Order: sequence, then C-alpha cells, then structure tokens
Amino acid sequence: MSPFALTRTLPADATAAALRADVATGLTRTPKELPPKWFYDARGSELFDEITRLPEYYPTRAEREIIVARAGEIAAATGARTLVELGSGSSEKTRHLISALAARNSLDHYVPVDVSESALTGAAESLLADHPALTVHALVADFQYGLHLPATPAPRLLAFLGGTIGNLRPKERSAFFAAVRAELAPGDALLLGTDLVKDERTLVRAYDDAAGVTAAFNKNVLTVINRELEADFDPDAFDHVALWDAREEWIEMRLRARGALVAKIPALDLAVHFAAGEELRTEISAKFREPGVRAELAAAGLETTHWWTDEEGRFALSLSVP
Ligand code: AVJ
Repeated sequence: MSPFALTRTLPADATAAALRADVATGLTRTPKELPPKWFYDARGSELFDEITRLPEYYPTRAEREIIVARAGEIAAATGARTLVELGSGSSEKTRHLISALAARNSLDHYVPVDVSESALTGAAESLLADHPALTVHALVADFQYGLHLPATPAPRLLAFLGGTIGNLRPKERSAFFAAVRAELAPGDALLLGTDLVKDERTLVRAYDDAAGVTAAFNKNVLTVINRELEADFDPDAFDHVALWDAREEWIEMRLRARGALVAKIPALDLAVHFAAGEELRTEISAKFREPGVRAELAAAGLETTHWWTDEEGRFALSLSVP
C-alpha cells in the first residue's frame, strides 16, 4: 500500500443532498434547528481554529494538557498499531499521541476520518513528513452514518477527541457508542474526550467570547446556506445566543432574529419566516460527569479503564475497552 490513501465514503453530491434535507426539515419545523456539522466549510473551520485559541475557550488547551501528560501512558496501555481518529480536523493534538506511539515502535497505521477533505490532506502531508514509515489512510466520511473503517492491523486505538461527542443527543450517543463497540475487538480501545460540567459563567463565556469569534462562527452557517442553496439570509439580522441548559447539562447556541424577516431559499423553493425574536438552534454541546460517561460507555459494552483530567478538572480523557 502507498503511504497515503484517501477514501471518500461521502460523495460530494451526498453532502449537498444532506444539507438540502437538513435545511428543508430543520427550517420548517418549530422550533427551528440545524445540525452543527454545517458550520465547517473552509471559513467555518478557520473560525473554529480561531476559537480554540481564544482565552475563554478552555477545552482545547485542557485536552492538550492531558494528552501531553498522558501520551506515554496511553501508548503503553494500548500498544496500538493503528490509530483511528474520528473528526480529526487538523490532527494538531493527535501529533503528541502519534509521537508517543511511534516512539514505542508500535504504530504503523493512522486513519484520520473527517468530513473535510482539505483538512485531511493537509494534516496527512505534515504527518508523513515527520513519520515517513506511517501508512496514512484518510477517510472522508460522516461517522454519524456508520463507521466504515478500513481493515488495518490490531490493536487499534479509536480516538474521538475535542468533546465533539457533546454535539450528539443522548440517544445519538448511545447509537454512536454501539457502533464504536462493534468496530472494537479484544485488545482494541476507545480514547474519548469529554468536556465536564462546571460553573455556568465559565461555560457560557467559552461559547460567547468577547471578541465575537464564536458569534461569527455561529452566523457562518447562514453564509453556507446562502452559498450552497442560493439563499438570501442576512447574517447581521441575527444575534448570537449561547445559553446553559442546567437540566440537560448542555450549552445551546442559537441565532435569534432581531426582527420579523423572511429568507428565500430558491434551491428548495422555500420561504422561511422568522418572527421577531424567534430562535434557530444551531448546536448543542453537552457537558459530562464521570459517572455518566462511564455508564453510557458501559451500556454499549465498553469498560472505562482510565479517567484523566487536566489540573483544573475542566476536561476529561478516558480510555475504554470492549
Ligand atoms: C468542536 C463540537 C467540540 O462544542 O465546543 C466551539 C464546537 N462550538 N464553539 C464545542 C464549538 C462553539 C465545539 N466542538
């Protein structure tokens, strides 16, 4: 096999069809809602990178702290020959993990999985420069439609970092963990990043930063719809809203119409009406507690063997086995 292969399980027209379907259903129901994956066009991915460097957005730094501190332990516990990374993006934090696994001479395959092809090829190029012996098999895929992983050498370590699991609702999470469990054989493991419940002020500030980067990121979904579906949303006609739902223990991002408005979406032959103050939910980002994470994983047949947090206890990384 060549050191780099890229497989698309997600044809470009499937993405377009999924966006049309999500917009058609999400903007005609009450309350209005869109899935967060549509934030991430080139501009959205850039804005997210900017978010990870904001003083208020602690999850990326907290998780990096844990990975740097524990990479050697993770490598020793798993001895992984294959690292599969779901939602790999730019693979920035994974590099520490890859270096630790490579230092033990165990790792020979890296399988980054992401919806963004440009993120995958860019990350693979720089990784291969540092680890020429590594076989990289990048997968352009949306893992919410199942994980069609290539056959690679065991043991396999499946990493799902960044707290992205929090974008899924409890039912979607249990389906996701079941799909992960089905991919794991004895000796394999799951490395999961989860943001933790903490004081409301810290949480809300992380999703409503002073510089307005998260607001721009949130409104970018309207720009994506304008471009892909020839719609005429005015992003400035909406306010960015971030709120903590204490009962569900998740952050919600919404776009609130400043006044009554109508947006036309010709590609769907649709006119979407917003009342003044009406909100469109664009993301949930669930926060977790240790017993809850362990229970959800156990329900899928995964036993959590390690639970690590950063010094301040803001974020957790856990290792689980079938
Ligand atoms: C990439 C899903 C982990 O939920 O914190 C950041 C996305 N949204 N700021 C998160 C996000 C607003 C992020 N995840």
